[in-house]
Amino acid sequence: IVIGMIAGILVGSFFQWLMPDGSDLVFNLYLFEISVKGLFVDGILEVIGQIFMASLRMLVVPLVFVSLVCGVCSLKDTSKLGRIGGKAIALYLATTAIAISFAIFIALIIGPGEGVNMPTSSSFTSREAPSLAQVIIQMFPTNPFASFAQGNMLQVIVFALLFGIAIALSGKAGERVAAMFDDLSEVIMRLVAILMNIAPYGVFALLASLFTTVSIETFGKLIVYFLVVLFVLILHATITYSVILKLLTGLNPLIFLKKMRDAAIFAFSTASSNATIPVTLETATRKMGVKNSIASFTVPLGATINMDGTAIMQGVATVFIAQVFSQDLTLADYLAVVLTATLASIGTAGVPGVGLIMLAMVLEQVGLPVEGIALIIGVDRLLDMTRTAVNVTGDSMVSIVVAKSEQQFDNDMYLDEQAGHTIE
Ligand code: DAS
Repeated sequence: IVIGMIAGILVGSFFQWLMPDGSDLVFNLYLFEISVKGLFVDGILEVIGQIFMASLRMLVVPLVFVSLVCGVCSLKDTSKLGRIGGKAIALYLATTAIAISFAIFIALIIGPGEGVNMPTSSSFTSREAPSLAQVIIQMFPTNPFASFAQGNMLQVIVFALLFGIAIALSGKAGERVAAMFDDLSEVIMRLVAILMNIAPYGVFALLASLFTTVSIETFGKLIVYFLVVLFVLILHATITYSVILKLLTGLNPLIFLKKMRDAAIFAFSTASSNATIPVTLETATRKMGVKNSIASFTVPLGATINMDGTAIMQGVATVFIAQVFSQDLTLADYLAVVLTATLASIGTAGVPGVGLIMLAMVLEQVGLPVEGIALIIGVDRLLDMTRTAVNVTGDSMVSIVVAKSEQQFDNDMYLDEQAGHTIE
């Protein structure tokens, strides 16, 4: 997968060098023409990349539903659910608040927006921030099949929890249904393993296709903003998560970071926490030693409500846009930014680009011009990919902390370098 990622970036950059700013290279052969862009970039690479993305997303709803039902059934007393949910949500919100506070602090020191006078052209429509009450009400599905069809993950999670509890309370009938779900879970995880086999090609195609359009000059004026976000993302994923993991579980964080590699590359390539759920789940349960009864709940939940990487981008972007428009924000404004970004991350699914949409809510909250987003949209795709990798890393870290605190953690598997590599 690493080779697929590197090859994709190199091939994409080569196409970018060969055909700068959207030009094309056409070979006139005797009977017909070959357009490099049409055949390779918009053709082969785009098709393979999109098929790969679709195959990942195809698995998400059935995998989350089946794993979560199995997870709930395996919890002998379902009263544990409240405790596990409470711990996970508290940790998710805490790490997100730490992430954005850290981002604002670093951005205020470095001042990425100082002296950047970029014309703002396109207007950016912002969405109303859903109130917390709305977010909670909308979590309960009126029609589970509609939730499945729309991929509304919070509703799928709620329905799976209720369904799992009902199975656990249904005696013999429940045992038969639970056994069926266990078998279903095995089959679906086998599907994930098959998908991992084609991953290198999918990752290659996604990145090659993307890097044909990433032009270096857009980074010019935004390089400081881009590097500040990248710097805080890397610090958060390596230092903050390592310190929390060490403090709360005593585990060696280097093993955690090493075992996160494949899931992080998936998240980077797809820029979607949701699409990466199958891989994050497989990583947590088959490499990290988190029991399915925990991971099946904390991983999908985290993919939806936990977006530390996104909060980091929003923190830096708010400071950057305030500086570009020379609007000084007060401490109260920054506290409002922290709160809005943390709450906004609860209601949005982990799909490409949501961070930018949520940023509009955050900017509105502090009276900053929403069209400031047009300044940073050019480099957002690359940052989206990187922050999604941080998002899923946070989901896995919290899953380990919760599992360890519930004695639902296999320490030997965590220490075993080869765990999860052999598809049995
Ligand atoms: N791409 C989002 C995710 O999947 C993050 C973002 O848009 O900021 O987590």
